[in-house]
Amino acid sequence: SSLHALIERLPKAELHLHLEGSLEPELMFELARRNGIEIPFATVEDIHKAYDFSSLQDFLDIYYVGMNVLITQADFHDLTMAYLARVHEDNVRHVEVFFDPQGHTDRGIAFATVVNGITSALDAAEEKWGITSKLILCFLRHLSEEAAFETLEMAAEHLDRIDGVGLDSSELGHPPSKFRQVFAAAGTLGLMRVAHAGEEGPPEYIHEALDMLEIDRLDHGNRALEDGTLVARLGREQMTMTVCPLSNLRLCVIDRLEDHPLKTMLSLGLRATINSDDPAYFGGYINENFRRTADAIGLTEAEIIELAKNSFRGSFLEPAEIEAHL
Ligand code: ES4
Ligand code: ZN
Repeated sequence: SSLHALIERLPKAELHLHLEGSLEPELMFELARRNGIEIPFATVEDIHKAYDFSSLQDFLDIYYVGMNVLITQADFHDLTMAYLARVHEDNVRHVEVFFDPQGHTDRGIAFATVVNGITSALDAAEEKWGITSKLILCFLRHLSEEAAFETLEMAAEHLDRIDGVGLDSSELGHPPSKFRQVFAAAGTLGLMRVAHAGEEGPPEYIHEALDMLEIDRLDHGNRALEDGTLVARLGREQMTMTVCPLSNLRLCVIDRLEDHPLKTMLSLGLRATINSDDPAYFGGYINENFRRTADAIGLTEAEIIELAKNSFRGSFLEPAEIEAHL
């Protein structure tokens, strides 16, 4: 359709993408073989059957198994390059990607191996396709704040390549307030701050992310809609929300894509964006998220253009760089 053609030709930024969540089954098998690692799947078919999730935790349990095949700097390079090559086809011009260093350092992989592999691919993609990027280190919220501090310490000598910190993994029972001090320390280092909040967690977690973590951007934020005061604040502050429709569907945050609140968010004046989250696990890169959401909830041409513009407005590019993309 003409809306699909519009989606495909619009320049876009992706602001919510876990690099480890872009590990496609084919590359997982290749890296498992290359590194002599056992994985609990024999075929791509097995994998697709296993990717039938009932909750965020149900997904995370498999996500942490998948990333065990990532060992060498070349593995992190190949993972990152495969993602960038794929979204180049979707006319993505800028990415702000997450990585989960604790998922690797806790298995004995050096922090530098992870960062050097990722950044060599980010550099190559800028050279090859002009895709610009920012890199965001996420703390795993099911681990302690002390462990997050240790990770921030490891990042200290790579701050020329790390632009921000985020907060991801199991939300329920791990409120933003648990990470107040490490986010304050990251702010002092000049890092941008984002956090997953209100994906499964209550509106109170979003209030905490705003007030205690001083976030610059909100990842997901779906459950803000339960709290009118919060909606008013997010609109007033023009807080960018990185919404992930196919993720929401696959993690049972919504029952049907037709029930997705994205249109409501836009109509309430919220600065929502569309993102893919963990595309290898949730069945679609950014354009597929746009197309399926547009079809399911009837996004208009104007709304699609607004969502694409919001992706640049909500980025951590300089104002003049943002303007050049609008
Ligand atoms: C994640 Cl969808 C989602 N939520 C929280 N943490 C994550 N890590 C990777 N994907
Ligand atoms: Zn996420």
